[in-house]
Amino acid sequence: MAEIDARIRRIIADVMRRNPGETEFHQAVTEVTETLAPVLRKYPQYAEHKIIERICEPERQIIFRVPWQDDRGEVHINRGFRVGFNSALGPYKGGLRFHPSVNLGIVKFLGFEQTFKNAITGMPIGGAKGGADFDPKGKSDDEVMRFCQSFMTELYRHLGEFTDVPAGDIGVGQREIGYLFGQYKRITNRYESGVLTGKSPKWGGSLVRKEATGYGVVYFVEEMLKVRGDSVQGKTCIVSGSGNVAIYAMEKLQQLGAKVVACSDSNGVIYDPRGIRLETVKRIKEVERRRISAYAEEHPEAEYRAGGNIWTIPCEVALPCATQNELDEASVRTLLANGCLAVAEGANMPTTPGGVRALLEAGAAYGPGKAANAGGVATSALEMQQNASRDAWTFEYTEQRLREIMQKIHHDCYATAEEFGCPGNYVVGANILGFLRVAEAMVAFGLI
Ligand code: NDP
Ligand code: 2IT
Repeated sequence: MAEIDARIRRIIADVMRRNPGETEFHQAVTEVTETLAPVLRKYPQYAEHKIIERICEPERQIIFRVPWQDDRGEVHINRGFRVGFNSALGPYKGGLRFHPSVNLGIVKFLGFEQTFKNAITGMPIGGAKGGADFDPKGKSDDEVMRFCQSFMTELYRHLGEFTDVPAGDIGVGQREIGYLFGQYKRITNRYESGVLTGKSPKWGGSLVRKEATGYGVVYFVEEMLKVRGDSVQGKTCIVSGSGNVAIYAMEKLQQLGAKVVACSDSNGVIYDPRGIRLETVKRIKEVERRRISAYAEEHPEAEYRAGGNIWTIPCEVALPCATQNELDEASVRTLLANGCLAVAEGANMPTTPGGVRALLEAGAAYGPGKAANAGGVATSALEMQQNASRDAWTFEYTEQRLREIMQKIHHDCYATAEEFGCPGNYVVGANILGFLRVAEAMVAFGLI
């Protein structure tokens, strides 16, 4: 017993020593590995095969220069990344993030999480992540296009429908996927639809992919509440962020009869006690690409709190859908004190370790990102399936598939947590479920 705990502590210490300064990667590895001791006790062969040690080391890491010119002709240099973390269960799969904060440690934390998330979906996809420290804010369409073309001019050689299939993440949506796909097609001489997901449904994208992450988070919340004899109907909710995941989480909450009173961006918070008007948010963010503060200019009943903390707004359901470490322990305590019952993560690793501990200790329904936000990548896998069969499914059919996938993810995480002696703890359930699926394939494939 003590030997296994010591082994896990040693693995974490080794990861920190070998990856200096990559704090988010250290955090993600620690959060997962510290829940795996019961697995090594039950399956000592995974210790013998050093599966945890191998899973913590990415299979490949690509870093490249991305030069591009702005509209005035000035040259800019960014750094591009793609980390293929684990391909035991399928081709590398995971989003691309364009944000000034992107560095190798961020991409590795995301790729590590993605490996477990993708395994949890039960679909044939490995884990990867990529991106660049490029800031799309304030850039023209032409500038974004030139950046995407330059980015793909290096990345294309590492991709392929059976090798690595990127998609969107922060700062990368349908517009960027279009430019990336166009450049891939041009330089490879192949109309390889399955090489990228999140495409427009007009040229090979799946219906519901745009909505999938946000809808999926809400389906996951619905399942967590069902176990407790409750539902989201009539609940007061807050959703951080106002990007792709946040918008469609709000949409599904509203469809299911909940009231969403707040959302945000990195500059401030919108509080609308009547309920957020989603048509306005969609227009401001998706069409006009403006800041969320513009909402209050159109709706004087709403309040804009510049630099505000969204978590101080009382609610029963809180969905962090912006970025990593946006919900800390103090904010979790505020949420709980205000009567919050459920937190599900639309973003990747939005809750700090102290915040997670506080939620678990309080017995709140807490859905960690690698389970709760897996609907996005699962629908990407459905897009790959449609592309492979040159088919396009209806919105209703695809949404039904997404819903069933989220129900199964919830069921499998719940059952795994119970099996390993932690009923109701979705952190334990998700980590162990994802680990076991990857570990089994890795052992079957020999020393890889
Ligand atoms: P978008 O770029 O569409 O939106 C991101 C939102 O989060 C914006 O409102 C943005 O505000 C806010 N945000 C981003 N960075 C920060 C920051 N450093 N501090 C405060 N706010 C920030 O991205 P997505 O909606 O696609 O992604 C949101 C989260 O969901 C990410 O964690 C992503 O990894 C995760 N996710 C996304 C999936 C997808 O399918 N897109 C799937 C699964 C998870 P601002 O405009 O001010 O920057
Ligand atoms: O974090 C994620 O799961 C995503 N950004 C989506 C990845 C994908 O391949 O659809």
